Amino acid sequence: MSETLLKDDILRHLTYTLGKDPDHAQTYDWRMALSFAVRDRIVESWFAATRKTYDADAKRVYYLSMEFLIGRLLEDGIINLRLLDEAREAFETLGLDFQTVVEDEPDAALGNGGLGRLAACFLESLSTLGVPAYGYGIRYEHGLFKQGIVGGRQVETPETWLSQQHAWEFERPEVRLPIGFGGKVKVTGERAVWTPAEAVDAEGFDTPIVGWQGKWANTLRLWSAKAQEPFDLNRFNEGAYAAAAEPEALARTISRVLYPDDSTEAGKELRLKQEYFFTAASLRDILRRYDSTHNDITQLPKRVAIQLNDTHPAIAGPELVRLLHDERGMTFDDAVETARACLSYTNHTLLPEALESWGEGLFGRLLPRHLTLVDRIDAAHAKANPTRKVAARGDGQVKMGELSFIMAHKVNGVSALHTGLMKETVFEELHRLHLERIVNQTNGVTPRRWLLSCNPRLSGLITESIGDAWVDDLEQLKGLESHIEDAAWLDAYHAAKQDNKAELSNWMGQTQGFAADPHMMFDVQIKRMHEYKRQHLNILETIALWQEIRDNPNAGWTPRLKLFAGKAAPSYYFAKDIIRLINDVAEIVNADPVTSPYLKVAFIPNYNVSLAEKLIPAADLSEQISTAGKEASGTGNMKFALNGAPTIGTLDGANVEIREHVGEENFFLFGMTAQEVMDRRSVADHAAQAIAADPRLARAVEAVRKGTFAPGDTDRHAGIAYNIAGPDYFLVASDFSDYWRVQREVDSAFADEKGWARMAALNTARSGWFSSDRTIKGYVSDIWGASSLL
Ligand code: GPQ
Repeated sequence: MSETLLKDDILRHLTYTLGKDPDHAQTYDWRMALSFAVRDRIVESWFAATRKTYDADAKRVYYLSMEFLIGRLLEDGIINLRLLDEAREAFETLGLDFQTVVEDEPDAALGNGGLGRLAACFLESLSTLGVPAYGYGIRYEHGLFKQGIVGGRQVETPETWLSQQHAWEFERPEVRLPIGFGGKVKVTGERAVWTPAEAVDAEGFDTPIVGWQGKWANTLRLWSAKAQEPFDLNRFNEGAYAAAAEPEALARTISRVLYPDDSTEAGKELRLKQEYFFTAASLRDILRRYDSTHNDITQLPKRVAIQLNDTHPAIAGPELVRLLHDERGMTFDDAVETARACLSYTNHTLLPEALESWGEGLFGRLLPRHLTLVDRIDAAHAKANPTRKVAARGDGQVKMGELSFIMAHKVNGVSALHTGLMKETVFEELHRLHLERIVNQTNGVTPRRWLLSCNPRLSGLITESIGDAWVDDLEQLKGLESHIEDAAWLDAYHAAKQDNKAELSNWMGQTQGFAADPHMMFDVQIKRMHEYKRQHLNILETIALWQEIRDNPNAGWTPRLKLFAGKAAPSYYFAKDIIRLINDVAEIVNADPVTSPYLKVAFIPNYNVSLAEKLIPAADLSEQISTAGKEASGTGNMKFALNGAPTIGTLDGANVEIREHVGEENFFLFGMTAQEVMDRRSVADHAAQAIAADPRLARAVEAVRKGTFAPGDTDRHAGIAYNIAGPDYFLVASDFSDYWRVQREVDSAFADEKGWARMAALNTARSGWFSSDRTIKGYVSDIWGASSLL
């Protein structure tokens, strides 16, 4: 197959798979034909990888995640198989625009933000490294909602990635597992038989994920909920058409939509059903695969490592105990020990509102046997660790963080700072009982997507300078440092950034209504809208800057474009208010002829993976300004640094490690430390004090309060102003003055074009450590005990 020409395969698929005559084929048809031609080549290494894994009887890694934010897969596949030149050529000879075809693919937005994107980077790195692995999740019919901006406000519409066939998945009708809910438990001795009251089928859909150079491919298996009896013929014949379709509709509800919450607990019955649905299906699939070549279940941990991505699959603990104990006859203690040896858990946040817990009423109704097992697990843990106060059960709740901790042999945080805080705060007590359990694995990003593919100009220059071994050995970027003192090289580095900016500017001109001047500094904050991420600190500084430029337009201001993008959870009203403020400020500021040469503001709607791939290569400055102690890691921060945008940021999450790597002189640090944040909160009127001490801040807050940016509706933004001046839990006011000060340092640094280019290039050269390949190697050795088969 791979002996044939890509172009011939495209035409063959167009004809025989899609049934289209080339003369009548649309962009969609060409995109599908190309996708199938690429997919054929991936399937080959996919089969080979599976065979090798069976032959070696290798340990497999199972990554259980409620979210996989994979984005587009076509360009990724083409890049990893090194087919870019051949594909471009094929389309040229066919007289078609390659980029149009690639951009026709909808994003698979099966995730909210960092947590889901991390899972996607991990799958790609696992394949690049040749570690046998499966991702397990939910095949949501509707991914994360589409965001429109109407009158400055966010409006949500459903996302419909499956309205067209997904080119990359293989339906597995033979993999159909019944998943039950509710019902009765019959206890005999210490074991029990659970008879659920209702059940749905989980049907598997497989997507191969190919690694760099196509040497290996792993599987992403996503579960879709199907009714066991899809259709009530009797009711239909009685004329009750809607009622006849009801069982199917109800079953399908489970995999219908991705919860749009990010870092907040969704206390919904449907959410718990989703969690159990995909976790139970995955565990049964894992055991079935193990059984097919093994007959001693006690050896399971030698062949199976299961990673829980946050607490969403935490029910895996009791479910695995149930399978081993109730269904396979292991003693309870052995079942717990075996399960624990397989399981490990990643924590992604310390925000209390994000720590999942379920009322025992709901939990017991849906999962009666599991509730009893959680109690037993908890009691056994208490017996073995008599000093403990914390537990997975208490106050009528099942606490998923504690449950995950107790059932895991390793628990990890996602940056050094975050892991340290885990030990000191949420898991303090459990950590003291199990000193070896918590480990750190600082996040990373795949350099294939986040440099090679999204930034061809920069990656071309890098390869010209140091060869292409950096693509799967990112620390080789260090080799760029010796080029930085070469003026011609630095010019080329700078030119790549300028060209990326010009390209983005053109795109903005075509799609956003205005093309920003590429000579401005592109100052970018793109991420979910959240108070702790403090987009309101950024917009407040924008307002203060606008006021100051108006006062003194000839003070030699460094021209800036403030770019924002990000979605707010539909029920997170404060975050939506911030979106509206940003858009309202943009309208006033962009229309101001006095400040326009120096300041522009843009909010780009519908932030997603593909938009990030456009924006990051064109960014000059990366805004990572969360309240210290709140951002577990961040991964966008790594992508910006890698693509040559220095950070303005707090000592939070992985910012700390980025600063250590790139050097403090190449990082714009401001704000309070995590400890100072905690101390500052105990000052009763911290916001009022900060405002009184900084007239610039006072004026900006006052402008927001009195409706300067909402002519005719002057109360519109008062809520934000009162929040900043009052409770200000995230300490916007207290960090403002320092943020302003450092932003002016950024201004002067950027005005020195050579100096800035140097700083940007050093960010690229020193960000190699932030490859997800490095992260995965850490998990492999410290947590999974798996190995590479390459
Ligand atoms: N994160 Cl708990 C999410 O994206 N969603 C969530 O629900 C939770 C965490 C993020 C976290 O905020 C970032 O700091 C991390 O970099 C990211 O997870 C991956 O670890």
